[in-house]
Amino acid sequence: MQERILEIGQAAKSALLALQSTEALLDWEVEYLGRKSELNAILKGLKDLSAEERRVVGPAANALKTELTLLHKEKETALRESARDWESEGIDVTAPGAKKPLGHLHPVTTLEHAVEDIFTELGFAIADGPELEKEWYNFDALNFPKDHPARDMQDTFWVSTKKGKDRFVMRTHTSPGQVRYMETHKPPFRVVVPGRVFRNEATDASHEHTFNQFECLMVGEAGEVSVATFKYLATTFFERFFGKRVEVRLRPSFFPFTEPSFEFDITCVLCNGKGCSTCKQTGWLEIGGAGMVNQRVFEAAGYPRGKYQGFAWGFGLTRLAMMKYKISDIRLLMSGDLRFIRQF
Ligand code: FA5
Repeated sequence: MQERILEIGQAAKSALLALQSTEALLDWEVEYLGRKSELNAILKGLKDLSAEERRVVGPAANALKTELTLLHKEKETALRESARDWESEGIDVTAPGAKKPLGHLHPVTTLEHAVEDIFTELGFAIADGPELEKEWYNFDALNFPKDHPARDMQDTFWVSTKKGKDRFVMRTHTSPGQVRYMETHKPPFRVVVPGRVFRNEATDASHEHTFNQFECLMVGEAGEVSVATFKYLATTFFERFFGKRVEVRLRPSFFPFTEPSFEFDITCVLCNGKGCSTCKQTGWLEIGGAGMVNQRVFEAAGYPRGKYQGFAWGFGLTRLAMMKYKISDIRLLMSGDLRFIRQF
């Protein structure tokens, strides 16, 4: 019986394909879906079959009925459309279609994808974290003292919560992603955490209250990952990103979550280190902060002290976008001005 159902299906479909008029479609419907059709007889006869046969034949016959009903509807619409007199309806079917305006990705998003691609090629995983972050991840676990100025109302958007509950902030950097990742992963690993960050600060041509950063973290057994690994990786990354030879320079600095810490610069990609207005005639561009992960951060993530060693670095993707696209004012990127955005 199953074979017969298949045969009916094939016959019905090829007959449907060949027919050209609504009259022929009506005949087809009577023959294959009508009350006296063979398929209907099979469906009606299901009750007389053994339970075992019914279990096989029932679904097959019902599926064919559904399929043929659908095909019938499609054919009906197609025949109706082709029979329409477009001219008398005033429709010119040869006229070119109206173009719908297509949007595109924001330049910072495009760059974020490009940065992710380079890191992926270098064997890094990509992780995510929340924009509304617990004070613990944004500050405490990263070894910020309770009275650190960065926690101040001036720098941080605090979110009001009930007394005695966890305090929340709009994350001020992507570094909380380090602790979140380490809580659920054991070294060795390499990971990047891209994301939007927020700072309660006055804006100017190079400072926004909302901008994008990238966090990069590589951890191994003690002795496996060093500052030299970082420098090599940063050079490789920026050379691939800008498509030209780039040098990386480290300057001593301080971050509570790295020890030692440094700021890092790259040779100005606009003047190749000769000195121009963008690099303020220094030949170098400030890119971000970095350092060897402070053992206190490892401890906050639940790792034993002294067992692991790694580096972390963070840089401003929005600033990188400004360099790549030669944008003079950071505020243009988030202005929502389509005349600006359409240039990319
Ligand atoms: C940090 O945010 C550290 N979390 C970076 C870090 C990560 C250090 C890991 C050590 C280890 P800083 O506040 O300097 O550091 O910001 C990093 C980068 O973000 C800056 O170099 C700059 O490129 C960018 N940035 C900072 N503030 C702004 C702003 N208001 N607008 C646009 N970009 C900014």
